[in-house]
Amino acid sequence: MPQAVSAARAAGALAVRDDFPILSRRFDGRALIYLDSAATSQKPAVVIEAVAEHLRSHNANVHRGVYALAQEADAAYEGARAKIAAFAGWDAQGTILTKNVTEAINLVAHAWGRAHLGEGEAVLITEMEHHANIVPWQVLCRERGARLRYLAIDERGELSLGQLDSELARGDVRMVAVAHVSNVLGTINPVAEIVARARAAGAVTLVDGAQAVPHMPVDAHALGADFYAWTGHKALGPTGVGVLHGRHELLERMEPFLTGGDMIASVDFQRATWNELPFKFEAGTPPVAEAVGLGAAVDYLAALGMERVRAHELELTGYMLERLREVEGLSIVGPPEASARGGLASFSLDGIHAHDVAELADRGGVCIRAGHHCAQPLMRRLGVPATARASVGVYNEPHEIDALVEALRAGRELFGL
Ligand code: 7TS
Repeated sequence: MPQAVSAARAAGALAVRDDFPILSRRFDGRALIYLDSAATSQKPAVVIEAVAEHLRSHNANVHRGVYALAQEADAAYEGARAKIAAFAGWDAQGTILTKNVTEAINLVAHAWGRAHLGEGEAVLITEMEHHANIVPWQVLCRERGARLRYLAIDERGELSLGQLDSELARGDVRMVAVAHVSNVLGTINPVAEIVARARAAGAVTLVDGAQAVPHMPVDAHALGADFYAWTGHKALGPTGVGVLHGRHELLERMEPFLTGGDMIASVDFQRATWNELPFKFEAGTPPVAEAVGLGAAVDYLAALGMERVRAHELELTGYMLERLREVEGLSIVGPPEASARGGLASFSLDGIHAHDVAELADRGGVCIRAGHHCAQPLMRRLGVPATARASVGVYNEPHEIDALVEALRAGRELFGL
């Protein structure tokens, strides 16, 4: 056993693989090795069971029934909201449940952006954003005659606070929207510092926490952002539920994003008035069973302890960086130290296209992602069409990294490299 493996085990790594039923599946007689948690996480049995139990025994529409079953559904949905809010350090009333983080960011771009962004003003984002935190701002800026500017990444794949200061000093920035953790570089951004400087310059802030909340302790309130968004399916929850934490003063003043049932106080033939928070931003029947599932997921993560989750993934990431560097012709993007990044590594292998790399990994029974990772501007900035990416979750173990490295080595041989 390589030394780093025993070190990772000695550090009290989580041993929760058995909690995830899908990981007992076999492909061509081999155990599933899932290294694509940055795309979506696998789900523990407690989450699957919570969704099933809700549908089996407590299903009714919410916020409308007087009968006992409907009240159970209300309690389940609002109970889940309270847990989801508390998990990220926010209050329930300022926590809006959306379809995913993409919808959460669109909500802000529409409902805050249309009312507050004027001609000649600017939105500031970064070169490392996911399309979800680029395109809504592009559309908004075009509509409002505003400018979209980018903070650059340096050779380490990190942002410069100096550039942030000079951008803010121009005096036209109304919104600063930044990823907490990059889904390609892995970079953990200094979001508390970015938010504080943006606020001092009079800008509103949004943090895209899709790759952070599932993997490390996050107290969105302490970070100080006006909006903090994340997505349930990457956090061991079901697909179909995302989260937007927003500051009350801003949410209260915003017009709704989507309109229709449930988000109104009253409707007359020509006009309507809006429901209170958070319902004003939840038009139509919300993702009830999905929220219940995410509630069970955050219970599960909280029981593991997010400090332990981070410690486990940090060990794995360090091991992954170390083992990947042993592969000839392999180069990794993003900060070199595991401590500066989330649990993922994007890389290129000389002479083999990223899609072939993923295909070769699959032959070794290992699931990794290849492509632009919905970050095409970043790919352009890095000067590559695509990268392969391995990413870890609570259920991964060091031997799975070994399997990836073996598969990559075998792949190089196959390509005659
Ligand atoms: N923001 C970040 C930082 C992400 O990593 C993702 C998904 C999203 C937003 C969008 O999440 P959604 O739930 O709204 O779709 N990232 C990835 C990925 O890296 N591979 O597949 C999805």
